[in-house]
Amino acid sequence: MPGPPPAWHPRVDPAPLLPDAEPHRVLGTDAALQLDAALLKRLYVQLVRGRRYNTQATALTRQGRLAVYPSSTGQEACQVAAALALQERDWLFPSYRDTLAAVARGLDPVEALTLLRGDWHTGYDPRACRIAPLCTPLATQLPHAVGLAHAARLRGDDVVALALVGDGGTSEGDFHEALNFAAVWQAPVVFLVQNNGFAISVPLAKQTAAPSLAHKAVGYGMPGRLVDGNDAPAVHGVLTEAVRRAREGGGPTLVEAVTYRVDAHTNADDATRYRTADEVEAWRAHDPIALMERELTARGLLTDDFAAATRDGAEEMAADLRERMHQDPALDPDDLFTHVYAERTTQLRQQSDQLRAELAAEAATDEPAQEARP
Ligand SMILES: Cc1ncc(C[n+]2csc(CCOP(=O)(O)OP(=O)(O)O)c2C)c(N)n1
Ligand SMILES: [Mg+2]
Repeated sequence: MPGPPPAWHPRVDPAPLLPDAEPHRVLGTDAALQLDAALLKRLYVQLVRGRRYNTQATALTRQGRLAVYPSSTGQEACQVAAALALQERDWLFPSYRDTLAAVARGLDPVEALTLLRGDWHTGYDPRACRIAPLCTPLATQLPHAVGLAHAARLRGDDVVALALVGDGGTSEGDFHEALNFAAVWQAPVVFLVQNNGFAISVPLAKQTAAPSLAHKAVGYGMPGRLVDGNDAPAVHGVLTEAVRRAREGGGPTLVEAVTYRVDAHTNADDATRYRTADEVEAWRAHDPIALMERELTARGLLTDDFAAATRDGAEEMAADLRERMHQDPALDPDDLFTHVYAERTTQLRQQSDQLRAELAAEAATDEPAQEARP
């Protein structure tokens, strides 16, 4: 008996979509010998700078200069590789944990922290630097990236979008919708999942039953790639290839980088409540900077001068960040109502008038008290 007519037209998979069983690694393998020395050194400088940025920003939370900081210590290789895999004309779509990727892409370190400081909207002009606002609602940056990439393609612009998301973010509806649209439209977009083991206190095993997060790509019809997220040249290589493929019309790729969040979720979290010190120590032994130092040393590239210049450069960046973050910005409270709508609604106008009146009343009562001071 003949089978039923096909109700759909399955696409023939031109390339294997399934990820490899083991994460792709370069450092410590023969492939590392082929790596360009200049690229290795560039990655290393950015990793050291990134680690210093993370410790400085965390210190600023303790000094009351930052409301909150989600550190990416341990994940610097993903952050740096994401920034370096893109061309200037491309777009980066970061989450709240990806300030470092934005800085490695060239964003002013202070502007990158503005949102987390709570003093002004995004802090930078996304169009000028081609970095979308840091996104706190999980995975919402993904459909934005797909929309931008698809629109660019329709217009004939040579633009690739790279969107970052966490392991927890892959459980969101926006993740599904973004990947589905991206594959159906063959949009020039790359998704990088930083699987750092946890969504706050929720471990990956409670997040998904998939063999790996990269496997999720297959259901959408795009290749899934699994990479060691602490191996900077490996992440850089996989992302560069995915970006090239997207640029040439080959469609989207889902990359899962296996890494670890060494610090707590943010400065407001106590990670000792849900994981052991042994686990953290085991990951410290696979530190992205230490892995690179081993490679640079083996190739005779980590000279004293280069190491000192790298350290000094990072310290200079941290000192500048510290100094500028300790300056109180001049804020206009009315900015609360700016950039919400092109034209203010009646409610916003009323609220703005009310705030102005309250501030004026406060200033009037404060003034005599101030004059009375010696
Ligand atoms: C839509 C939405 N739901 C819940 C939250 C609260 N939340 C903030 S961070 C987080 C965990 C996210 O984990 P993951 O995606 O793995 O990223 P990571 O923080 O590990 O980088 C949650 C649930 C949120 N920000 N947005
Ligand atoms: Mg996570």
